[in-house]
Amino acid sequence: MLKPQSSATRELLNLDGLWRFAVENDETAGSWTARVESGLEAPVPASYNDLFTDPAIRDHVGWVRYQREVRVPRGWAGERVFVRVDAATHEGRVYVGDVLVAEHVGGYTPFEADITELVTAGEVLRLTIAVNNVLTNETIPPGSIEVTADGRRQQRYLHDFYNYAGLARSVWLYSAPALRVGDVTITTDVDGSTGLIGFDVSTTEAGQVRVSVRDTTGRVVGQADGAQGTLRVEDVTLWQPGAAYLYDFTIETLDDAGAVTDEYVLPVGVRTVEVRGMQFLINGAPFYFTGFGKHEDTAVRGKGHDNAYLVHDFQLLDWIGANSFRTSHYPYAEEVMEFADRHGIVVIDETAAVGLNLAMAGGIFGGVVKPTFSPETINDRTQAVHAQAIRELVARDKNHPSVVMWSIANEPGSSEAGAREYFEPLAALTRELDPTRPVAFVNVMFATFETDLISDLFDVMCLNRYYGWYADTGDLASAEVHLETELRGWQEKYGKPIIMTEYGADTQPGLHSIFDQPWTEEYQSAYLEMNHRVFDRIEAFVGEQVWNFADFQTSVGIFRVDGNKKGVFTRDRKPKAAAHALRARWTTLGK
Ligand code: GCB
Repeated sequence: MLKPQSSATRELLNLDGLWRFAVENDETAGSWTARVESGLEAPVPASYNDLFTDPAIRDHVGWVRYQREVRVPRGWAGERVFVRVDAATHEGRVYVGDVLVAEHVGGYTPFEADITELVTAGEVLRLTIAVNNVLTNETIPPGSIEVTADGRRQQRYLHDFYNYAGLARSVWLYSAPALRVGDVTITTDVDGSTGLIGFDVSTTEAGQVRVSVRDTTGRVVGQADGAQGTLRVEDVTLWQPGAAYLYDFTIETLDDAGAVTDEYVLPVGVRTVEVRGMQFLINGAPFYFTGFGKHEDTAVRGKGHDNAYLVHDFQLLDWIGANSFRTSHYPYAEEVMEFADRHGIVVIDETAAVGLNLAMAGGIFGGVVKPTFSPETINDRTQAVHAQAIRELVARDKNHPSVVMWSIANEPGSSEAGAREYFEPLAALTRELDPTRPVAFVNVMFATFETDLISDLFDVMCLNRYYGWYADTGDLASAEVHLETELRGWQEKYGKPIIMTEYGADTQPGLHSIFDQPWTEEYQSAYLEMNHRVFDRIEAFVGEQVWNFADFQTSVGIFRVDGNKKGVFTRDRKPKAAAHALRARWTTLGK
């Protein structure tokens, strides 16, 4: 799905700002398209949970409504008009006036509707977006609803981050011509000093296609007629980690008379990705990931996209010497992916399939231990929704050079009966959708190389391990032995590259000790150093991503103190002592 843009033939109206807002406690009461009269306003983009002082809004389970009026620009007469929602977490319904124009399930991928027939250029329309935050055993991520002793509905979920909801990304109105670029898939390769840009364009109606490539000086370095083909760019400048280079790939559609009807410009980076033996190669050279699992999480905004935090977070990544991150545990805003493209940061792109692990949740959080995969829990319907989440992620992010690997799930119950039946088709689907990138899932510590049932289906072993934290707590000497033993087991069994996609220790800034005392700043540093000693001894190791970049909010619980404190930075992005230790390692690694 193409991100809307303004071009010679397209116009874009951003609808960010304050919208009327209401919590809907009775889904059947009245019409959802009636004027919202609650007196509340909510900003877009932002999660709504932390904005208001009323706990009933923060903890609301079900639908809310956002509403505003929009004037369609008068110059849009004769154009197709679309409304596009970058994300509605977790389910959205869009109404223009009284008409339902779009419905979408899945909280972190965009959707849109052609509303041309319902609008008139120059006139005002009422736009209502209803958003539902409910998670069930058949949503991605999954959850369940419990009724409390006093009769309230309460959302339960199995992932360790707060269930922020609402319109956390932008909403747009845009115009485009009837004959236009529908979609494009770019694949790149390298032949000596020549870059190969493969393209496959679809158009919305029958028409001709013309493409061209410009370098950053604006010079045309390749062009072709036709919807499919390969452009050869001589003396190519590659997109490299830490040294991004983007060409402008311009697609034009032409009508029968040869007139240009549409123009769409896509930034394209030429690079290759390959797994060979125990190595992860970018542009043919071994790549070692340094960085973090992140979250979209800030105070007050929740998961609301914010360009100030975007810029600052990437500055901190650069400062600390990180070359990569994982979009744990859901697709991030497209602005983040574009920024990574422009700044040469490597991304492991993850679906929102987190918490497909009922046994672990039952064990750790003290609930009932249920089988993860069964008709009553994670079932065929969940698998179908998961497949759709993969389709939408690949459709949205396939053209980003920064994305070097797909992660289709975080910490599923991969050693449980049913795991293979569940994951085999999903791994195959991902490869079919994108044969050019390695595919992974992120493995949980309870599924060891001896018990895991699905790792052979994947290209890279992504492991989350907490020796010295959840296991061997405060005992780094034992942790070091156990970690090394397990990693050697993975290496010997699979002979594939290994990335530690999570390792970390909760740390309260300001807490200190000369001993190995969990929660102190010294312990976080010592814990990371222990891990690094082991990583450096394992040949198959191709990367380390600390959990987490910054502290983040979670649901309440006795394991969490106002959220998860494994951040190397605090929630407001101040460095803990470990940030300096990581910086010392990552800015000199490989030098
Ligand atoms: C994990 C999860 C992550 C949690 C983390 C923790 O394994 O993937 O979402 O936040 O552990 O801190 O427990």
